[in-house]
Amino acid sequence: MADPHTTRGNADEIHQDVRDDDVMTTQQGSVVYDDQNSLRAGDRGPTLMQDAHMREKIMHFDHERIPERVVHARGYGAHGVFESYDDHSDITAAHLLGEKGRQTEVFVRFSTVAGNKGSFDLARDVRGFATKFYTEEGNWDLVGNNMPVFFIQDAIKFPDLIHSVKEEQDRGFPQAASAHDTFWDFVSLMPESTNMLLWHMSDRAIPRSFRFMEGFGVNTFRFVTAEGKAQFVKFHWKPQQGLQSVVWNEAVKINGADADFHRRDLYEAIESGDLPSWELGVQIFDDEFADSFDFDVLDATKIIPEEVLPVRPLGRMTLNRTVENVFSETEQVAFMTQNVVPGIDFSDDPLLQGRNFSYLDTQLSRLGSTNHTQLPVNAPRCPVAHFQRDGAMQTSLQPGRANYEPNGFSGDERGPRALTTFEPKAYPEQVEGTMRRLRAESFADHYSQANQFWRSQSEVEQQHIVDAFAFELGKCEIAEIRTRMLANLRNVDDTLAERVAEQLAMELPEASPAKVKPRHDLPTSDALSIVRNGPKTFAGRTVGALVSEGASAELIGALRSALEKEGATLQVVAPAIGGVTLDSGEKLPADHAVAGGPSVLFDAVALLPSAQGATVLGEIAEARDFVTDALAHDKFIAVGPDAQGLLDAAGVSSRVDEGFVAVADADGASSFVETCRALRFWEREVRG
Ligand code: HDE
Repeated sequence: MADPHTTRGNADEIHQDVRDDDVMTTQQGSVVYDDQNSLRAGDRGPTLMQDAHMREKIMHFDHERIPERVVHARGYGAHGVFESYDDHSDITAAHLLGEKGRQTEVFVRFSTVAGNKGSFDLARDVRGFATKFYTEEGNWDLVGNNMPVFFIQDAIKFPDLIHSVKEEQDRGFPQAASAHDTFWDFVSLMPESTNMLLWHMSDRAIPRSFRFMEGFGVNTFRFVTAEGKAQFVKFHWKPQQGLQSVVWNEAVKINGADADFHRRDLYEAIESGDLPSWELGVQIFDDEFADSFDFDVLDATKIIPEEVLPVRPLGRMTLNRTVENVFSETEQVAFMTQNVVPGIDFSDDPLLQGRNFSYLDTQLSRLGSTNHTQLPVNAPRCPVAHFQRDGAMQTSLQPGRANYEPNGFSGDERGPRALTTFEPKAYPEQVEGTMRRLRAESFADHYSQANQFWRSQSEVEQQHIVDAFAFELGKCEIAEIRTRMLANLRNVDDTLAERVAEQLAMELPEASPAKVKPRHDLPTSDALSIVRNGPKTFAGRTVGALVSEGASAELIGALRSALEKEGATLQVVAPAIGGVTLDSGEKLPADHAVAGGPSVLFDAVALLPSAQGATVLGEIAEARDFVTDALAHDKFIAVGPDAQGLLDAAGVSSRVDEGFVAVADADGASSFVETCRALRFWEREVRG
């Protein structure tokens, strides 16, 4: 590297050199001449304190970590844009929704809840779906989940819930798992969690990707118009890619094969230009509806079925840019439920009220300064002016002479004033009542909606729920916890309880006492099923093609183009990463060696070896697993003309069903892709 001091004469030129040539500097901007060797006395002598560069570098490294989020520690974010479908000023004064086509910049962070930052993506868990809208009227944070209900009704129980699900304090495990005694001990003693437990045991808790899951505001909020008309709202995000989940046995294996499965999926989709989008909508209702509804709309353990109250679409969000730096953006982003804009307001939901305290409070221990709002990812995109001053890491050059209000100064010295001439679009709620700690009677029915959820599932989804309860309770060492949970499940549905008890090989206990007799007659809701809300296309999905030396170039080419036409992708899995030579003599590079590319990473698979290659693959354990796992996970399997040897070696020849699609040419490839639109061959599982 040229020495700026000898090649350039004056300071300006040196400065220019640093900028032009990316010359390494210290934090203070002084040029670093050697980043390999610390400054030492003698060739083999001690390092000198005088080495400012080394001390600064190590000091900075020593302090790189900040506390991870107490919940939702593992997350992944992206930038995007929200566009309003229309002028929605008939229901809200919120500026971002006030004009057809109005665009608002957004940042979204998806997350798991229980696991630490370094845990894996496919834990059975709720997913966070937090969105920051940088509106012209300040930031609006819609901090939602991928399930519309929650475990508890009152924020005061949140620390208990989270303590119970996190690693047990006397042993430090299990990581990122609810399948252990303390969680089930707590929830079995908190019947209000039952509805959420049904969601948590459903495949909603193991989404195929962040792109294929819904989002919900969970709590009830309010919309207020410019005229002051207020109504309740519940927020919904609907993925334009359709809903999709994986199966549990697959999730467990994905965690081993690619712990970053979800974040990689989002990153790769956005980087390749396959931009995911969600429609934002609201269920909007007035006091009269709220009063007549079967459940309390302030109770976050309940939904309002979409069949009862349809979702009104408001606009669409598209994620279009991955982050530049994960720490600066995804880690430092601070979502806070109390960040609303005029036209959006809170309800008295006791969970929401507690959240409005917690989110601001927690940022202090995480980000370490009251000035975290100045970080680029958190800073509003509209003007900000107030008299909040100083604090650690203050970066704003807050101008003027007066730093208090009222003040008698004028002009530049005066500072901002509250806009007292303007009527805020907030809900002027009338409140009266006796100060008491109690749980309203209207919150007391804990089982009826759990029953409704259960009955709204397809047969295969019900089976997965039974399996999940049996798996999780099977991990509880304390038998009374299992029994207590079974007693609660009897209030949900006797068949559910019986099937779980049978899988646990346990006696069915008496139903636990229920404060309100559970209703089993609520109408079912198709919106609650994932399978009934799948996509109509295979777009955005991936087929893994297992190939070998001498595989057919024509067939692989035909499958690739059929998939590309659908908006899906083909990934090549070969015995080794160097790829294979096809029958055409052409070299086909592999995306994965078979040992690192198990079929759990793909939505469907194709077995396209040559006849000799099928025998070679049949000798490889991972290649046999590739086939048997695809079968076990109900995937569609394209079978090339020469793949029989591999099916035999994998021991699946006698289990070939309609989910296996023979593919010999371009027509076969196209009809395989059409078949894949159903995503999974669930009939295989239902038949047992
Ligand atoms: Fe959160 N939650 N939460 N939560 N939550 C946090 O805030 C809290 C709840 C949700 O990607 C924390 O910045 C309380 C429901 C998401 O950065 C903390 C209660 C829903 C995220 C907190 C709840 C959520 C958080 C931890 C019970 C769905 C991640 C770090 C009253 C609507 C946001 C942070 C991100 C994060 C508190 C319940 C969603 C501690 C007290 C219900 C998506 O403030």
